[in-house]
Amino acid sequence: MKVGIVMGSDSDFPVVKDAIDVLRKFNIEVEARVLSAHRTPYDAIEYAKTAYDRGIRDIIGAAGKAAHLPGVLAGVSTLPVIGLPIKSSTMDGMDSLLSIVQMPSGVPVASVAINGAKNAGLLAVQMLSTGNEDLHRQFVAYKEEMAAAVRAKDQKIQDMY
Ligand code: RP5
Repeated sequence: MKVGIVMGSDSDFPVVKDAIDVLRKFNIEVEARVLSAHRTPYDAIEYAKTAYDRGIRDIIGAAGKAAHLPGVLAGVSTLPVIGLPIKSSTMDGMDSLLSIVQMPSGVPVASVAINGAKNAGLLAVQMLSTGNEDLHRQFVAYKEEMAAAVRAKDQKIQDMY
């Protein structure tokens, strides 16, 4: 059970790294690549076509500017694709976001926020956890830890005022 992480350029990596860190925390194997829908389209298509047979169960596609990569991956694969719009242009990532979410009917791509790499990783884990008891338990523990941290912050504010 692996997650594929594909980024359009190595310049996306500083953002994408947060998704990899989340997946590592949940002990999920990652297959990370730099594959471009425009610069190396045949490699990107080959990756997506063969991903299922390599044990990949969902794909995070990170791209900026005219961010066609997640859509191209989704077009040739049956795996769920999570788009991660990267803020890499003068348009503050709105170009990436719209390029990712405006998919034609029949080929869905989920999307997280601009530069929302942590959520991309968490969503990938959640998708896998629906069919895996151990991962589900880990995710329940993660949610409880997060809630406990927020309650501690709430208490701190209450103590102040
Ligand atoms: C996109 O163009 C990449 O995903 C990246 O966000 C952006 C800029 O790429 P570089 O010119 O830095 O390689 O395809």
